[in-house]
Amino acid sequence: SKQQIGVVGLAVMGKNLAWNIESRGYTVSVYNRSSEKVDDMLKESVGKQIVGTYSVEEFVSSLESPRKIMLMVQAGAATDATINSLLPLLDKGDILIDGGNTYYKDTIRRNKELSEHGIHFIGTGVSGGEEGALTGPSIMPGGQKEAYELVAPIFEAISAKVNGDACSIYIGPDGAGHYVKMVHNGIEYADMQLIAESYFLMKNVLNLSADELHEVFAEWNKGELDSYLIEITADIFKKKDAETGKPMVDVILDKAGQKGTGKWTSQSALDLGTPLPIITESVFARFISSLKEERVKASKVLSGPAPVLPEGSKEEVIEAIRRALYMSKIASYAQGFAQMRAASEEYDWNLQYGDIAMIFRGGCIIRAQFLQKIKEAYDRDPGLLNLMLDEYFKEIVESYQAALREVISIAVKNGVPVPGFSTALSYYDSYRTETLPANLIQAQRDYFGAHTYQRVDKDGTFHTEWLED
Ligand code: NBP
Repeated sequence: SKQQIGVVGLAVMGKNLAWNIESRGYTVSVYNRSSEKVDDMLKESVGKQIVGTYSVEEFVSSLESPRKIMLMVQAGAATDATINSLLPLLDKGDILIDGGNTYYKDTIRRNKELSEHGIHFIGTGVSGGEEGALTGPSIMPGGQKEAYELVAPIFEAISAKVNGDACSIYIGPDGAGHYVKMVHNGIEYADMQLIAESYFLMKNVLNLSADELHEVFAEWNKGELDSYLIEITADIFKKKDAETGKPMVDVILDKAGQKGTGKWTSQSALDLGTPLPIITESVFARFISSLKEERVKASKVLSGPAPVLPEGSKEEVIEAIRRALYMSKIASYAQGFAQMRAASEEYDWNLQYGDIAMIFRGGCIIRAQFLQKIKEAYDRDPGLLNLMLDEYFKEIVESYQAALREVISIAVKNGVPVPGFSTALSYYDSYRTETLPANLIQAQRDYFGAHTYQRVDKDGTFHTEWLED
């Protein structure tokens, strides 16, 4: 008898996803380019309905029709190579699903090419890492709706659940799912940067120890900031290095790595002409962190201000930092969701922002209580222009802005860099300002380049001879 679904690519993600699917009662065929991974997986799969195959022919013919094949291989050339090896063996109506971290423009291209062969192609974001893949990831599928309907029962069964709702919802045509996954990752960069700045201020200005930082983050995780990233941050401060006995964080080198999905999000913002400063600043913060050797040299040459003790008790400053973090987080999600709106218009995806907030609530790295508030905001107004205009978020940002201003000034006076906090506040202040100084920029553009301008008092396009008199 034939299997209900196939998984290609048996590194950590594919293997765990295959086990997850099998654990929900489906029969699964697996295949990997190099056969050792198939052997290893079968050894670890005793008692499971997993069928190993050793050639693409054997793999494809082991599947029920229409075939459902999930690719979990390295994004990029490996995905194209895998698709090309399968394509001659597939029949019209078969469904290929790419669960890798694929660039959304590749997904748009592949969807188009494969649909010319009558093959459905679903590009899906899968978030939650190895653990999520095994126990319930957040799934963001894009592609032909009718093809998604055929795999929806499997996706819903394997996905994370929040209050009984599956964290897998059809996102939109072609690249929509991978786009949303990309923005998810960008938001993740910003969340991590803002948490890191909070930590840095408490460490450097308030001199909190790792144990105290553990207490603060554990406490924060009980309130508005309740989220996976705050929870693991609390855990991290508890961990001691086995070799030295020091807190683990203090022995880890301050050079942040990245795989590029944050950068893609920023690049897309630049292409769409939509403001995404917090995520972009978070990407830049990783870049500047990686200039470790240069920073070490500069630290011997360039000096900052003498320390200034903040006003207020330690508890008051910690509460101000908590509020600064929450307000900045709101501004960051406002930017990410506004960018998804811009992309949805550009690519005709008809994205449903409340649904997206809902599937972000479980399984994925940015999962948080707060996403429920975003869902409710879009339920109140599906056409909401900016999250900060929603009644719940408006109230928070209006009452927390004082704390954000105070925290930034403490940082500035002490020479502690807070690029995420600063840009969050600038975004808020820019967005709420009726008249910005862009009138001067327009005058300059018209002066040196005759680029013309519009007027505040009448319609039309104007140019001034600036040097006339
Ligand atoms: P990797 O991204 O490390 O990819 C390894 C797999 O790709 C192996 O099965 C390998 O086969 C296959 N592969 C390569 Br490399 N080149 C190939 C080629 N030319 N033809 C056919 N197969 C090829 O695996 P992963 O970490 O499990 O991630 C899988 C996907 O899921 C990636 O796109 C990743 O970005 C995405 N993702 C990962 C995570 C995570 O937490 N790791 C989370 C979410 C999404 P081989 O064994 O023969 O070399």
